[in-house]
Amino acid sequence: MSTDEFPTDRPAVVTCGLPYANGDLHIGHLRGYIGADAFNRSLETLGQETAYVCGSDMHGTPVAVNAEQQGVDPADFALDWHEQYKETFPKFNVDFDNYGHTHDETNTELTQEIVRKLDEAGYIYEKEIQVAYDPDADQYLPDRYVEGTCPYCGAKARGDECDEGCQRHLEPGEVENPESTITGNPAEYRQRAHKFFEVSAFEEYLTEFLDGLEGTSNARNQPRQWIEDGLQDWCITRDMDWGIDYPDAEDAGADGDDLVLYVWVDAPIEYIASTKQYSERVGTDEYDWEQVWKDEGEIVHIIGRDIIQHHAIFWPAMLEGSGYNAPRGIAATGFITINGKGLSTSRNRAIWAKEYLEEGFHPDLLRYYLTTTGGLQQDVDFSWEAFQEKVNGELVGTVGNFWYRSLLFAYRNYEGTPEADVSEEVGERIEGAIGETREAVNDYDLRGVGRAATRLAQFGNEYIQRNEPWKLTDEEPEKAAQVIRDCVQLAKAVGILIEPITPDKSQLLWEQIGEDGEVADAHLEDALEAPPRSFDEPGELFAKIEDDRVEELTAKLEERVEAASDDEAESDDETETDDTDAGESGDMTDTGDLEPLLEDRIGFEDFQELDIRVGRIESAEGIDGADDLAKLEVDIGFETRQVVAGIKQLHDLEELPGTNCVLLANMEPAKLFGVESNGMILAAGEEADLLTTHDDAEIGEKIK
Ligand code: B3M
Ligand code: ZN
Repeated sequence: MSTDEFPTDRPAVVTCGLPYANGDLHIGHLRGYIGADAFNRSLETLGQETAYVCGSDMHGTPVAVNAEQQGVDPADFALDWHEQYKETFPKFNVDFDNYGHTHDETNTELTQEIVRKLDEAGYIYEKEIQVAYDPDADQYLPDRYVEGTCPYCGAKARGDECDEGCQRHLEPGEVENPESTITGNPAEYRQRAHKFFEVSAFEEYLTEFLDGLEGTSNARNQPRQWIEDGLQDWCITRDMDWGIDYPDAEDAGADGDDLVLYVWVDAPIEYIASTKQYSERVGTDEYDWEQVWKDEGEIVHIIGRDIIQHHAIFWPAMLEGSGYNAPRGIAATGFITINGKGLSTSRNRAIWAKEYLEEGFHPDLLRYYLTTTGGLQQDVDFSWEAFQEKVNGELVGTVGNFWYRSLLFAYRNYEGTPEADVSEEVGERIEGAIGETREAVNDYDLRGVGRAATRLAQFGNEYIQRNEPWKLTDEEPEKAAQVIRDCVQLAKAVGILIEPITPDKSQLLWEQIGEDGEVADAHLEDALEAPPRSFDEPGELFAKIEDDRVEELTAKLEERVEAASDDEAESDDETETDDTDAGESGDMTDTGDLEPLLEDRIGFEDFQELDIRVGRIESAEGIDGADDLAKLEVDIGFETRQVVAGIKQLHDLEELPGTNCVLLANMEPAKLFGVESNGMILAAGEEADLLTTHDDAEIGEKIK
């Protein structure tokens, strides 16, 4: 791990959470895979040597439960999904250098080797524990075979994770009021010997590791809290057949039964195994997996925020304990909601990968939407309307429009790029955009990568408008040539800058301006290199999405969700198991329990007593010792207020300065954790979505 800025002279590896091979891919999965792909491509445009690897997660109860429901062998079941995933990802331009799976030989061997190393180093011990058991089904109930109540937050939880509540990993035996998901019976507890990994021995190491960790702030903050609460050792074996055998199995189970490794042991090891396979394929001269994982490399994990604990606690401890490198960065993405509600595969409230493609939309449109709609760690809502608005406004209206009008003008008047020099103004503007991109990549800010490109296109449009080259061609031909030369340069620069997000469209642009080879091989500095002299007549690269398309798609989605909830109502009394993995996708539950509306009405005068103002956040920092609180400085026109808000875990504090908010200014001052709070920031929802204004309201203006 290093702290030099990207690009470094060490090879990097970018990974994304492995999809459980158990069901159709949807937009929730795609956000992660597209995001990591765009990040990897961004590193490449910086000139960083890097590989993007992943694989299917074949083991564990998420796969076993679903295979069992369909009456098929888990190996066949998982392989079938694996093959489908392998075909689907390229259709979204998700370009893995290697896509393996956790059940292959490379991963099996590496997993057993790592577990052996941890054992030899004294980090593994055996302990008798209570394990849930279903007497009717006559089997143990690991993980998703059991459901109950989370002992930490009281939410309904699976055997190994509080997926609907606090997101904590749960150890066997922890879930309260356990019920078998096979029969619905209350589970019994039986005594069994299992293997434990001594995570608690890594407390000091992990504390330091988190201090140096790059990526999103949630990947550091939550784990710090878990460490503070006290690290528990981790049960790494399960009573199941499906999985990777505990190495040297004869001494594994106390009563002679074989134990398999818990899926979360072998799953992240696939990151290494997949890198190894890539290295073996291209040759270690080209890419050396051992250098990355054992010597000096830049390891970056892009994951869903529901699996932070696995990646920022267990995984670095495993790596450290077995002599591998630590990750340099962990970026944890927010969830996807659909029309403002939680994505739910069982309610069919999702946009499926297949469906999106079948509707005939280009993958780059979704890539753009998913990477630039919110910051990486924010939840992103998808609706067909919002998708249309973004595509039509930014890709068609700004980027596509600029590309087409400048290239068409250049083609019609010069049959290509006119011979002239790029103006100083445009050269500097492109350099500025390159700098913004580099900074955004180093901040793990994909939205910033997109913004640098679209702002440059926006500048291009303004530049044409301001210079009106169509008026110049006759009277000032030299000036006209220079303006259009500038525009072609800008078009090329936008193409390079936006390539990580819209690789196909950028490639088409690349070809339109007569460049050879692949835009994906271009580096940021090439944005300043002259384009070829001549090119053919360009075509438009983006097309508007029409209103009736959106209406039709929205109606289709609503009907589908309704049909699924009817089905659900009918089958309410059946035992429910989730049909696909929630995981990376963030299968969120419906909020459901909205606070009832207040009966008592107030008069206008009462409302006027609330002095609510538009503010701008000037600075934001966490308050030491307070888990959730942040101290903000908010400009409210007349003065700057210090305010304490419970948003430390929920927002990337570094991203807040410069954003507008809404503040109750005549709130009584209060002291929280010794810090004075002089006003109240308004927010809504579990994620403290900050209220704001959207147009021209000035700082300090009263909300009326
Ligand atoms: N297969 C999916 C999830 O929980 C899980 C990820 C493994 S990453 C090593 O999101
Ligand atoms: Zn919980």
